[in-house]
Amino acid sequence: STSRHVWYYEGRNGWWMYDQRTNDEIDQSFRRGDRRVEILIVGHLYIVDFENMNQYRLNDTQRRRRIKYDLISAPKKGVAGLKLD
Ligand code: V3L
Repeated sequence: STSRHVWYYEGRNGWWMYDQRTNDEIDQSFRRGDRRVEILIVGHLYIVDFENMNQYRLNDTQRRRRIKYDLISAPKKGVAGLKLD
């Protein structure tokens, strides 16, 4: 994708970028106008909900993380759990 914006999910004290494959899936779904999309993250199905702008594990809806669509240059912790620096 040549977009300058990417998708992020919430961490404890900052934002994580999604890995590129997942970002592309989310992007395509959002552009289609879907309300939500199912994504596979390290063996677990998650829902990315565009109406509530959050994500949560399908079989364990306790933890809901906010998501955002922001500039690729926005402050971040890293990518999909891999820390920057
Ligand atoms: N991509 C990758 N891993 C994820 C994602 C995702 N979209 N969603 C959840 N996990 P839960 P700090 C996160 C991981 O929501 O220090 C970060 O990537 C999630 O990883 O209860 O709090 C870091 O690796 C967590 O390990 O389903 O900012 C880690 O948290 C696990 O799935 C710590 O980040 C359960 O998340």
